[in-house]
Amino acid sequence: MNVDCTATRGERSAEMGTVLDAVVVGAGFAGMYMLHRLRGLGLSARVFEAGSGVGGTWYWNRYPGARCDIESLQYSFSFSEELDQEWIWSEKYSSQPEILDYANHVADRFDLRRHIVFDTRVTAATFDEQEKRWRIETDCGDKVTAKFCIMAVGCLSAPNRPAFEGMGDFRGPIYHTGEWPRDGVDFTDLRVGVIGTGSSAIQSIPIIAKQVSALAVFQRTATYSVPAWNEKLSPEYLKAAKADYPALRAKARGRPTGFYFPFNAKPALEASAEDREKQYEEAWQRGGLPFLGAYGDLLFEKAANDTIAEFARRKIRSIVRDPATAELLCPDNVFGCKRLCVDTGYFETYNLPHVKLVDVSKTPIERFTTDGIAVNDTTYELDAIVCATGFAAMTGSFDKIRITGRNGRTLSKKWQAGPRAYLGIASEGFPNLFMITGPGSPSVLASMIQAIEQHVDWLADCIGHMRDIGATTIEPLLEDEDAWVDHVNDVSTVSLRSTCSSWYVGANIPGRPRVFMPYIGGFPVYVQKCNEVMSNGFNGFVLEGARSKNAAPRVRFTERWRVPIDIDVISPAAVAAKRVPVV
Ligand code: N01
Repeated sequence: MNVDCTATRGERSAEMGTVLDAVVVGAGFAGMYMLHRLRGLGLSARVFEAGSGVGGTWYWNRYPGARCDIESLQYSFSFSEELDQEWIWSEKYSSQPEILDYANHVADRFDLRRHIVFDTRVTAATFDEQEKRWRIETDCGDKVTAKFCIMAVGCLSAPNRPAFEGMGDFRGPIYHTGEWPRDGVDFTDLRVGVIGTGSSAIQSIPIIAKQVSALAVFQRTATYSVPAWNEKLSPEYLKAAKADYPALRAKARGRPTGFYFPFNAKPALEASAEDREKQYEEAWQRGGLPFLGAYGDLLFEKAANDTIAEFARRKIRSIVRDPATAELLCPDNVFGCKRLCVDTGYFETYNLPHVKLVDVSKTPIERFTTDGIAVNDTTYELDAIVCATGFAAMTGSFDKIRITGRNGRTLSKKWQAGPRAYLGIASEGFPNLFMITGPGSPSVLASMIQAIEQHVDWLADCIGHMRDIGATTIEPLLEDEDAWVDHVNDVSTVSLRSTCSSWYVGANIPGRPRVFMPYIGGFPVYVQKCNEVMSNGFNGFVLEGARSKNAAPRVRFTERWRVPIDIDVISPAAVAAKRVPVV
């Protein structure tokens, strides 16, 4: 046993030799829904979760101001009409505590907790080629085996902690937004430094600024952000929205993003400057991620993108009173290239006299000192530091587990030059190892919960089919996996998104291979591909040990993902031209 688990797990002793149908790693939204489906199939399953509760991202990211940036009515499970009807979201974009309450409600409502072992991190998963089973080990000494090992580890779960020189010297506390203390932090009257200006920083800075006596924000890259215009949801609004909830859910599934919002497919470059201004202003007033849906060509044509980027810069200049600070806050990269941020009062915060923006783009943070942070011969004196420095995206959580497949090959070795997975679901050489929203699937480019549900439903049908036909293992064929990885790369090049140093390409962390990791071809296009693979008897996969190889897969759960693709811009012609917009 590597860690003292008695403090958190009480007297419960490590599980030795338990034989399960499936082990799921992680009890976030993906792990919970997977567990629900596995139990529904009558399979034995165990979830191991490093945290003390369910919720994953929403368990760990408790920083002030954390909330979703997709409307809660859509950023929620859609598999149960009863759940949709009974749960009441209080705000358009719900806060982290409310989303965590929802996760806990789901765990209780579907009786999931008794199959979840908390405070326990999976450290190794090894495929036993003789037994055709996975041997799973945890940091609490558990050793269990399972036919299926399902990684529900999240895309943004492994915090990126840059190793700043002198970190150990700093006298005060250092926090990371992605691992925020459970009991919160009181910054009242303290001098605080925030490193980073991504989504986590942009949400937390306005709230932290209200508590502190001085705030220094260390900015390496300026960020575009659109106002959320968050609001309370009235009972009348909820009633009207829920009157036809299934229709809203179905419309969302037909969208490239997996969530529904007004979208204008027309090209920006065909509009007059006056019309564009009007369109951008209206979209700005609606706010949030749908701002990028103002025109259809914004992520494909640099000249079109320049028009929205300039509009956003003008907004910053109109909000921030000090011209020098405003200029520093104006990004010069492609609009929406990095994940677009959605804020409440972010730029306005820089009008407060005790808030200072420190440019670390040309002269990086030199070191932490006992008293603060040194940049370019100046020490900013601080009582606490917040690292809003993001995550080792998409693959970081896989790196933390020693995953060994056939012939002793590890996943980290196979993924050395970038992740390789067929449909972002499974990787050749690792039979019966599945990943939910893995690299090569729409994942972070779609509404995460819809992306999760689609994967889980597909996996549940796959596992159910394997049981129906008596198959022992399923594994992608190398040539199909290679072709998919090539396709993912190929499609990414048509989007301006592939052009900047974002976490989408692993560029936020020095030394990581530069590969565009999520699938940018659009959620429904991807779903169609997954459905075809299933209908064709799991095309591109090899199934071993089956009694009845030709039996058609029984569709239990995936049916609801067969929806018409509903907007012009992702018509087959648009797909062929690779013009598939994704927010
Ligand atoms: O992380 P980020 P995040 N010195 O990687 C900077 C989702 N999310 O946690 O851009 C100085 O975006 C780094 O600078 P640069 C969402 O998908 C959603 O904010 O690399 N600075 C950047 O400014 C999001 O995209 C919500 O030059 C350093 C920042 O740290 C994703 O999670 C809320 C540095 C990191 O930004 C990640 O967001 C929060 C260094 N050495 C998160 N290293 C919602 O609204 C890094 N930085 C739902």
